[in-house]
Amino acid sequence: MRLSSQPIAIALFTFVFFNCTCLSAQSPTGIDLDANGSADFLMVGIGGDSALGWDSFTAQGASTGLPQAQLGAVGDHLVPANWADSSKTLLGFIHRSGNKAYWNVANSQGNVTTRALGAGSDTFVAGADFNGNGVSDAATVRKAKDGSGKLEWTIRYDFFKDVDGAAKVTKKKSLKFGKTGDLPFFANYDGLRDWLGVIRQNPSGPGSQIFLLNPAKSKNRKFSVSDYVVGSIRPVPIRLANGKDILALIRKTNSSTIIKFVTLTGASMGTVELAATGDVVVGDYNPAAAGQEIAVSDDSSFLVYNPSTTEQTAVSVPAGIAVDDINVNNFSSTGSGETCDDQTLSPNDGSDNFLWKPVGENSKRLVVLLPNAYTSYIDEVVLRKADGAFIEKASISFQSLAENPKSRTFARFSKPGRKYPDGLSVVAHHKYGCFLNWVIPETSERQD
Ligand SMILES: [Ca+2]
Ligand SMILES: [Ca+2]
Ligand SMILES: [Ca+2]
Repeated sequence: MRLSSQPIAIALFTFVFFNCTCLSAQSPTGIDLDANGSADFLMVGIGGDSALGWDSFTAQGASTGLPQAQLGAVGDHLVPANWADSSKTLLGFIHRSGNKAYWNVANSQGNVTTRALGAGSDTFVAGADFNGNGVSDAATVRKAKDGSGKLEWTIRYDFFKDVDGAAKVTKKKSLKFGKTGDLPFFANYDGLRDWLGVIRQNPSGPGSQIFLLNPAKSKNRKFSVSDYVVGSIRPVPIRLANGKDILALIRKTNSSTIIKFVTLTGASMGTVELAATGDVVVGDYNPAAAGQEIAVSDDSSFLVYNPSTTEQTAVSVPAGIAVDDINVNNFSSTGSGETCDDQTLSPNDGSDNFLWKPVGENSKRLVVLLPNAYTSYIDEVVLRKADGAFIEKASISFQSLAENPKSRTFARFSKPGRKYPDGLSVVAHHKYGCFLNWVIPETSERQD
């Protein structure tokens, strides 16, 4: 996965069972273009013609060679994965044209197979192995049409298994899981297969809730984490030596990447702060250390961290956009209305818009009014410290004002503005899944 600039997306894995003669054989490696069992750093650069150039390097910095050096264009989502075979990664990308999405995978000879799958506004899940056979599956996630507000996942098992000569697979399955506004992801809960996952902000307090669904048995798991979801940064699965995943919860600062690790039952596995701010990728970059590593890029190097052994190493790799095989993405919508982008907005935006009122006339407590443009789209408003820590959730009400017939969103808090720390953020959750953010430099002063 990558966390910087627009549209390219999330990461991968698979496993080795200690004592089991399991039939399935997911690879725990990650991106492995030379199929040697050690993850490669797959880097993408943008050419002058907007075409994407790909290159791949070992942890020693040697090029591994690729079947296709140029594939896809700016704006496509990159989906390299073990599409045909559990031991070898094939390059791929998703291109949006109108309201259709086209998945493209280059086989071992570099020949590209293109298949339409999903609508332009869907979230696309690539690199997961929901049936545990070692071959990556493709899935789309969208709002269910039944009005329930649930998300509908459609899994196309082994969608490109045939591109290197195997028989075509057409098996698919649809599951309702999660609700609108949740961030979908996937993770291997049981060492057998990837499960569907969603994360959402805790509706009644700090932290987030994580839900998991076994696609084979429709069995649910749920746990809470004290961290909150940051914008569109999804949890990233990291495979342990036992074949099960833990999750990396990632937060970026201006100078570092802070990663908290939790098991799929919510137990903490520690936190690390890496002094790099670029793309985040996952794979078995260091086979000598058990399980997968997580790597953060910084110019022309990666800081590689193993959450099991806490070993940290640096690897030099030519600059580019780093990609792995854990990819959950959607295309930004331009008017279709079902998705939105995170935004930081000015608190000083004129009348009828944002207002920070430290002392409300009646309540004598903090009241925040949100811009009219967002009325009916906001479902939660919270205050967060500059470092993201949760402070308080607002009680929301709507009010029609005489001079303003459209009702406004009022977010009411328990104390006067001056009682809250300077530099905090007002964070509003938009129904379509993004977050709107206003930074308040001096909480005792009115911002209008
Ligand atoms: Ca390799
Ligand atoms: Ca599969
Ligand atoms: Ca390793």
